[in-house]
Amino acid sequence: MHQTAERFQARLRELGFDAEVRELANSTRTAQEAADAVGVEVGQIVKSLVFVDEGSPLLCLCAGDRRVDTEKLGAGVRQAKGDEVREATGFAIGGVPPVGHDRPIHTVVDASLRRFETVWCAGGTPHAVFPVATEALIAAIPDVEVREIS
Ligand code: 5CA
Repeated sequence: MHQTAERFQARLRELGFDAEVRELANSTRTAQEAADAVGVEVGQIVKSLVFVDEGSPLLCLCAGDRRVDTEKLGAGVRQAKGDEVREATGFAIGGVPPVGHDRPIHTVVDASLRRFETVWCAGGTPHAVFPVATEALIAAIPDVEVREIS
C-alpha cells in the first residue's frame, strides 16, 4: 500500500476505528470515480472539502451527490487552494480523509450524509478509500457540527 495510505490507516487505528483502508487499481480521485470503483451510489461517497473562513481552515463533509452551498457557510468563506488543503490537513486534493489530519480542524457535516448507514471516504490518496458507519464517523470528529450546508 502507498505509504500515505498506510500512515492514514495507522491514524484510523489510533482513533479507534477498525475500518480497513482499501487501495484500488482504479482512481478514486473524484466521488464518481470512487463510487464506480467501490460499486456504491455516488451519494454514499463522502467529499472532504476544505474551505477558508476568514483565514481559518474549515472542513466540510458532504455526500457525493450534493454540492456545498458556500452561502450556508457564511460570508467570506471560499474553497481552499491545493496548497492550503495540504497545509490544513496534511493530505492532497483527491485523497483528503474526513478524520486523521495533521492538526485539528473545525468540521461541518452536511445532514444529507445521514441518509446512509455506511459511507465511503478517501483514505489519504486518490486510490485509497475506506467504509465507515456514518454515526461512528461523526462521533469521532472532535470539533464538529451537523447541519444542512448543501
Ligand atoms: N477521493 C475522492 C472521493 S472520497 C475525493 O477526495 N473527493 S473530494 O470531493 O473530497 O475531493 C475532490 C474535490 O476537491 C473536488 O470536488 C473539488 O471541490 C476539490 N478540488 C479539485 N481540484 C481543486 C483545485 N484545483 N483547487 C481547489 N479544490 C479542488
